[in-house]
Amino acid sequence: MHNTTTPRVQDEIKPERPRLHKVMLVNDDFTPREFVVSVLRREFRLSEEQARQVMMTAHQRGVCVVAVFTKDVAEAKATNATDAGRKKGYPLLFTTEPEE
Ligand code: TYC
Repeated sequence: MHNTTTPRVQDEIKPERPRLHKVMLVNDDFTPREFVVSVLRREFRLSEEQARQVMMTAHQRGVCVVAVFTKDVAEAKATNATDAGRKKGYPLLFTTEPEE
C-alpha cells in the first residue's frame, strides 16, 4: 500500500536549473571587423571593449563564446545577429550549443 506518512522520494528532489546555451561567434574572411563589433554591441549589449575582445578572439581562434542564455533566448539572438549580417550580404555566423 502507498505510504502516506513520509514524503515520496520525488518530492525531495529539487528541480534542476534549465541548461544554459552558449552563443558562439564564428570567424569568416569577409565581414568587416567594425561591423562585427557593431552587431555584438547592438544584439548582445556588449561594451565597445568587450565587443572588440570577442571579435578579435573569434578572428584569431576561429570561434568565441559571446554569452549564455536560456535555449530560446540564445537561439533568437543568434538568428537575429546572423540575419543582421545577411542583410548586408556578409557571411557572419552565430551558432548556439548547450553548456556542458
Ligand atoms: N576576419 C574578419 C576580417 O578580417 C573579421 C571577423 C572577425 C569576422 C570575427 C567574423 O566572427 C568574426 N575582416
